[in-house]
Amino acid sequence: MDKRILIASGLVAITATSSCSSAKKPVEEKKPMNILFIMSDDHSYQTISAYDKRYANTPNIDRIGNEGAKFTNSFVANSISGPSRACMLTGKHSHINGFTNNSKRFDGAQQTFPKLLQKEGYQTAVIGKWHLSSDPTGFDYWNILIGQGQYYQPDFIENGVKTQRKGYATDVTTDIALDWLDSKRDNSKPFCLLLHHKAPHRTWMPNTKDLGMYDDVTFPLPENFYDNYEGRQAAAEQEMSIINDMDLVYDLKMADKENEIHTKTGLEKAGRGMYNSRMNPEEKAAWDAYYDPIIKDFKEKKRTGKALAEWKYQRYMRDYMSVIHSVDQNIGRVLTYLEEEGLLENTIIVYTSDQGFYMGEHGWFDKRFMYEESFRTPLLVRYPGGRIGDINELVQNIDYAPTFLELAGVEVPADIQGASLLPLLAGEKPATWRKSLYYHFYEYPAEHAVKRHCGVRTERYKLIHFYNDIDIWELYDLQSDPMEMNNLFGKKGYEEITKELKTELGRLEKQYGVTDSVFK
Ligand code: SGN
Ligand code: CA
Repeated sequence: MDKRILIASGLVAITATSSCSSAKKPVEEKKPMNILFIMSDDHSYQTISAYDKRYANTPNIDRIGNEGAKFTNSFVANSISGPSRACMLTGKHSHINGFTNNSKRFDGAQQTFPKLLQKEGYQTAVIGKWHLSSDPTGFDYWNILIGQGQYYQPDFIENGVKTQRKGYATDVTTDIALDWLDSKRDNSKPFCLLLHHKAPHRTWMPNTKDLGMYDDVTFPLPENFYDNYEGRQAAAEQEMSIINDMDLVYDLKMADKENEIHTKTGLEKAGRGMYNSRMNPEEKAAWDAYYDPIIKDFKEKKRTGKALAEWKYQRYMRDYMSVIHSVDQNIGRVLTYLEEEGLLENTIIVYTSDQGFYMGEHGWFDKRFMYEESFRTPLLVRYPGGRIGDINELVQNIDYAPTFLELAGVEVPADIQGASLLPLLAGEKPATWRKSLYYHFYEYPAEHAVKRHCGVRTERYKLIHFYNDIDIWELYDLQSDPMEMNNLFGKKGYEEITKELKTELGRLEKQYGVTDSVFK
């Protein structure tokens, strides 16, 4: 028996008699597993209804988990785009893959899972956001956005050739992916497709057809929206607050035609330019029809203080949630295609985000911190064996590479630091599974002013060390303080657990080959 079938057989029986409705692909005797790795940018688990029903309704994304598994303790290694993507591609922490912050250039000569899959006969493709600066390597086909990309009429680079596409980024990215699946790939080979959306990244610009869909909804304000950051200096010094840093013109689209609204974040000009540079006349008309009355109301009401803060929060949530709706609808298109083509039965589908995001918790947008909302990331996996349910073990985005390799029957190189998720997907609870996670964020000084920090998280506790221009430790008991408001570091009664966590952090540093230890 082929090794990959042997591995997969613990989870799903793939036989010559399995029903396959595809007209294109003849029933093969042994079907290797295809991989569809869908990722969005900045999609918080709070806004996926499979995880949290307070905000959004995402039936298509939920379906992936409902027909497979929902990881309830899924985390990133470094909560920012490029670094997170580099961790996923290599299965290694940032200090090993070299892409520690967004200003780096990914060394595409290094080992990645797409390269290893390609070598073993997989047809590989990446479509959408890439954000690693260097050109993709290890892909038979690539069609990527430049940097962050644009929501409207986005520029793509298709195998090295730049082209501007008509339409809304989430639709266009999906169109390209469906076209590749349908007519560009080599059907005789298994595929590994990385479908990576720009949405819902800042500035959360909805598709014009979805404008206003959440206007009847008033989103509940997070309990700690007015956090005073007591005992948490790094949290106090960030620049990602909805009240202070979210720009009325840039982020919240209050670019009035009379040019009377002015802001001080330095983003006003960019905010006025966005609309002019990319939208076509029909889109501009729809945009104006929606935002002009909101701008008018905004000017009339002259809100200040809490009223202004909460108005900003509702506007942010409505835009963000409308952008998510389009992501969900487009994922529905892909699932329908796979179903109609008979591909669902031999394709593993992963849905995740490059990191979590703040939906007003601590008063914030953006990510970066090792606090729960941005350290966590959604992870739903549809495995063709049927519903698996919740998986509660601590998993991290360095685990994706070994999972895909093991699934394909490719030997996982010894230098990969993540662990394959296949045993968990098979319902096993390995006694040796990790009991703690290592985290490290390096992007400072930089936008949003989140200090450099590293730390360890166990099932119950979290220890963080903020360093560089400060030297501060934080300790949280996630059981009694899930919102991380009470820094217990240095408090009486926590000496023992602090010592244990420091030892664990040191052990993780050794395990992962950290040479620049926090314990100097
Ligand atoms: C841009 C955004 C930031 C965001 C980073 C990183 N500013 O610089 O708000 O934190 O990306 O995001 S913007 O003015 O360009 O919108 S990441 O997800 O790509 O890492
Ligand atoms: Ca991101």
